[in-house]
Amino acid sequence: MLQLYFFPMACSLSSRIALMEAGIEARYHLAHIWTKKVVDDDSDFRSVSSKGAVPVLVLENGDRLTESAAVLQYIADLKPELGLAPPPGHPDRYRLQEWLSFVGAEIHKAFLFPTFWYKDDAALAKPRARIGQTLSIPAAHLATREFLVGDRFTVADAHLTWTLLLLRAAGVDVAQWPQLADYLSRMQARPQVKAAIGIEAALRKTLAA
Ligand SMILES: N[C@@H](CCC(=O)N[C@@H](CS)C(=O)NCC(=O)O)C(=O)O
Repeated sequence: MLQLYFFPMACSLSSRIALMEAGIEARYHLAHIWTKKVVDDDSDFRSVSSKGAVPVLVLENGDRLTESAAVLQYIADLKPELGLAPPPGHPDRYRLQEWLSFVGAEIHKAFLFPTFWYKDDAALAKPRARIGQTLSIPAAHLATREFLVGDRFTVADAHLTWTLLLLRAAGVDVAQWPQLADYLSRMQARPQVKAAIGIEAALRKTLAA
C-alpha cells in the first residue's frame, strides 16, 4: 500500500486530494514540519526524507518520492482512466506541468512559504506586492474554463485548490478575483476534495490545541 507523509493543511493536502479523487487507499503518517518528528512513533522525519518536507510518497517498492509535482503526476498515472493527468506525450501533459510549476513556484514558494515561515514584514513586502499580479494569471485563465487543464479535474486543480485555501490565512482575500472564488467553491464542492479538506482541517485543529 502507498504511504503518504503529510502535515495537515500543508502542500501535501494536494496529494491527499489526488489519492482520494483516484480512489487509492494509502497509509497516512503525520510528519510535523516544524519539529521534524513523525507523530506515529516520534521518529526523525529527516530519516524518511533528508528534505524534512512533505509530501513524501512511499511507493509499493519502498522508494520514496518527494516534490508535489512529481508525487501528483505519479498518483494520477496509477489510474490513467480517470484523467487526473493527460497521458504522457499529450500536448495537455505539458500544460499540466506548466500549471504545477506555476502553482508550486509562483504561489507556494514565492508567497505562501515565506508568509508562513518567515513572518517578517520587511522580507515579505516584495512577495506581498507581487501576489496580486500572480493570482491574476489563473484568474484570467479560469474566466472561460471550469478547470486548469482540458475539460476535467486534474491534479493541477488539486494543487491550485490547496494554495487558494491557504491564501486567506496569509492575508489575501480570494474574493478580489471572482473567477478564483467561484473556482474554489466548485472545487470544494467535489465530494473527495471536501472530504480531504475536512480530514486535514480537523487534524490541524487538534495540533493547534
Ligand atoms: N518543492 C516542494 C516543497 C515542499 C514544502 O515546502 N513543504 C512544506 C510544507 S507546505 C514543508 O514541509 N516544509 C518544511 C521545511 O521546508 O522545512 C513541493 O512542491 O513539494
